[in-house]
Amino acid sequence: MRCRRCKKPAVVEVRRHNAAFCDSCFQAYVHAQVRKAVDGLGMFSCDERILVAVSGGKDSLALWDILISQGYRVDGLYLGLGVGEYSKRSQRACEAFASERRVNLRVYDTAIEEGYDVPRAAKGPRTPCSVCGLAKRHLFNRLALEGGYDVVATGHNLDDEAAVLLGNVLRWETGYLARQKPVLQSTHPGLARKVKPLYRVAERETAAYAVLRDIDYVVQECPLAVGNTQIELKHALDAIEETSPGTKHAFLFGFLERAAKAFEGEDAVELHACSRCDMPTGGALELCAYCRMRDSLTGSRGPSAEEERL
Ligand code: Q46
Ligand code: ZN
Repeated sequence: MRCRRCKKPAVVEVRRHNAAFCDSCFQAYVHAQVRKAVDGLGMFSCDERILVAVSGGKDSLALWDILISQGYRVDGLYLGLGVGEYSKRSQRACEAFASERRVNLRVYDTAIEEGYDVPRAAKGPRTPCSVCGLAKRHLFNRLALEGGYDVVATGHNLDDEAAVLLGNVLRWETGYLARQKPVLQSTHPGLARKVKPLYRVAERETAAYAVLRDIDYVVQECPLAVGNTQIELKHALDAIEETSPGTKHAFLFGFLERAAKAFEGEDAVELHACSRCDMPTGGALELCAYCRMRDSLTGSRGPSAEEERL
């Protein structure tokens, strides 16, 4: 197999594009895909401050590496969720990455800062992933705004996005389909812009990129992922992709280019400020879902936003 661009021996095959690349042309290909995502959709500009949410895994560290190399003003945020040895190893991987490249990493531990951790929080109807997902959505947004960042970037790749899309289509979750975009613009002063610059890069491509760049990432999956629906959906798509390369790409890009418009507005809700944390929330309740969850986990009421201002 020869590199499509320079004809040297290839080291990575990209079957969905019927192509193969040598080390340096493959890295250039990944960078070009990210540039196309960032510039094509106006995700952010060179003078904006980006907060990249890092987990210690291949995708988020590869994304951080790419954005640093492309000269963006980007810091990392690691959320410590208290998942035993897995969280400790993940935090160490992020810290090592940041210190090798002399870039800023913020570590935010939910047990210390918020009074709960994910394994203990997952009780009754709450699954670990539902607690974790709600905590990440709230804290990424809040910490980005508090830190003066313009945008939050996450390492979701093409496979992640295709699996989420499949789950939403199978249940016709029209509100979620309306929000399935690589860029979620800020629609409220209390909401940071959210972007997914790796949405054009497949999972095995981010893994290959991380290996070629010598990024020391955590290979182990989160131990709480057992039974996670998204992983089952990924396996189903992997099986289809194996016999029909390019299916995931066609599914995701077909939706984004031809079907996404049909769901616009399906997620419209009137927002008001949560009386505890001041973050925007929908629905009739005074507190946002995160503050309600945190109250029930810590047994505390905590100060209201008004009380905190005094
Ligand atoms: S970290 Fe959190 Fe994942 Fe672990 S608890 Fe579930 S959602 S599986 S990306
Ligand atoms: Zn709140």
